[in-house]
Amino acid sequence: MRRIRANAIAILTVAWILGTFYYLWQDNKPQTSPSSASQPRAAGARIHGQKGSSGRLEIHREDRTIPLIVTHPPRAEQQLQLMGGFEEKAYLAGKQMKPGEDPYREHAFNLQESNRLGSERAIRDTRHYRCASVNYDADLPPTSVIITFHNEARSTLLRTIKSVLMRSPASLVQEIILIDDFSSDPEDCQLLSQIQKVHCLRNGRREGLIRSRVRGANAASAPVLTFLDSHCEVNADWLQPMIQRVKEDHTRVVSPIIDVISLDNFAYLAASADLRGGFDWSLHFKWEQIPIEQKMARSDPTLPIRTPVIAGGIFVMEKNWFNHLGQYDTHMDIWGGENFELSFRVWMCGGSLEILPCSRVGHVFRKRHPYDFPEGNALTYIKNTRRAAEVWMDEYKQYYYSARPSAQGKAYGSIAERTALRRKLNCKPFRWYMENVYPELRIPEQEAVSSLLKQGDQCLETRGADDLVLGECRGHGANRPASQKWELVEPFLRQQDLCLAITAFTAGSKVKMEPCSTKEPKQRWRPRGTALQHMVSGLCLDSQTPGGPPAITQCRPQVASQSWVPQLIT
Ligand code: UD2
Ligand code: MN
Repeated sequence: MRRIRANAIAILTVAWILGTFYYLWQDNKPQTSPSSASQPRAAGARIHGQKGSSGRLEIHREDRTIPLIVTHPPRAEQQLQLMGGFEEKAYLAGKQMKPGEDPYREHAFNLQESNRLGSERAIRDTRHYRCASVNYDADLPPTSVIITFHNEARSTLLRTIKSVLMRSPASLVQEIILIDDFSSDPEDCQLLSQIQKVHCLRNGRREGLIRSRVRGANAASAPVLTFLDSHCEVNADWLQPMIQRVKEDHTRVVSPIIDVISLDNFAYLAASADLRGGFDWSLHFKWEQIPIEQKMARSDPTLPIRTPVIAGGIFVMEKNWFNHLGQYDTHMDIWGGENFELSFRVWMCGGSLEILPCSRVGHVFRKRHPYDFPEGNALTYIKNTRRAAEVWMDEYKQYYYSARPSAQGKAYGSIAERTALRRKLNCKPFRWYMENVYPELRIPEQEAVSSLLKQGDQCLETRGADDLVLGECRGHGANRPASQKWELVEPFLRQQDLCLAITAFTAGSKVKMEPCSTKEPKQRWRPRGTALQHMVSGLCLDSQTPGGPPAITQCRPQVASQSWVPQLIT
């Protein structure tokens, strides 16, 4: 009897353990099939599921509604049609990891995890909930999606393509153009062209992403171009907001918020909606907070965010505008720098760049390049960024060279064609970009050198904060009076911590000294020939001799009273 009871307890225990495992396994299964899509779960949150009208499940998490997912899994027959004669299982099985192989070795992300995920999976709709009620035109123009890759993993590449096909209105995706940048196995690309709308172009040699994208753009038949990296997953309604902005104004170049797909476990993580693209003087891209004034002024979280530069991989641009602006600098190799070149060119030649918070695309960010650079990684980056700096940054390129001294003297090829393009397009100076698009980028503190500001044997002199005169230059070397010593640290004309400022923006206004402030437009000057021009008013510092006090007047070339010759004090 005891034996029977013991057996019964053992059987029940085993059944309970198996039941628990089965339950957990069900719980972890990706929610992709139509039946399971109606029962998704959100990790950790107190939620109540409810199916929305769009077939999307809405999750109420305490205070607001977060629409969950969005796979819109096509029905079996639609799926078959979409995938044409493509045999997914065979394609993925054709490249499997060898037992014991380091899953990060080949692609710098966890390949095992990517392969395990399958080609479709539900991801969280990471947009602000208000995005779901934004309307888009019914007659948006279609786009050609351009994806270049070099030895991409089959599972990530296929997921990129399928996410585009599944999460975009079919009428908007005219085609997907893959450019196989001379990957080791041509079949990685070729086999995919059996999928509806997918075309495959293969480079006969390694070109790098810049020339590959140009090849893709030249082959595109739709009026709008959409560029994607080869390891992305697009999210709900990602395409409409971007095409809408470009349709309204063809000079806009727009990108989504780029969400993070973990390189370790491939979790899809929402990126902050308060970021824009920025850089430092070494031309190193970084995400940065949008300036506080802009943040305060944002009453509507669905509105675009102006960005000084784009990350580079994911953007939408009208094809004619892309061509008109000179596509890309095709003398740039492999990877890097093209995003600066494109961003400067777009802004300076009459366009704009923005990030659209209602468009979200996930991307696997990696810590290293999984591929080789025939000329070496550092030299290639220097060549590409040097080309961008030489063509677009005018006198500001000196800061690039100070920040990246190793760039000096390195080969970067001829830039004649690109400077000719800049002239032909009549683009604005980099100074304009600095003042209007990226004033937050600080000019590095230069070593302050003391100079006299001379006109003949007369010197600009302070006699009090409100009293400037043209007085006789006095003393020698270190014995020059402090009242005649100026530090020219663009954009300031400084004496200790006081700066030369205009009193008003109109011609004839006097100048005075006041505490230096980087925010004060009245203190900003720049050299113009031998004249000193006030940056904002455009007027020139004039000694108004004989008689008058120094003031700002209309700039006139070669006029003695506006000619200031700095003489270094050594
Ligand atoms: C970022 C951009 C990337 C590009 C780069 C600067 C995002 C999400 N990604 O780097 O698009 O602008 O900055 O250049 O903004 N590839 C080739 N041929 C090559 C090398 C790369 O086709 O010789 C492909 C590669 O397979 C990938 C794409 O180009 O699809 C971008 O390369 P990445 O993913 O290594 O660059 P990433 O994301 O670090
Ligand atoms: Mn990438």
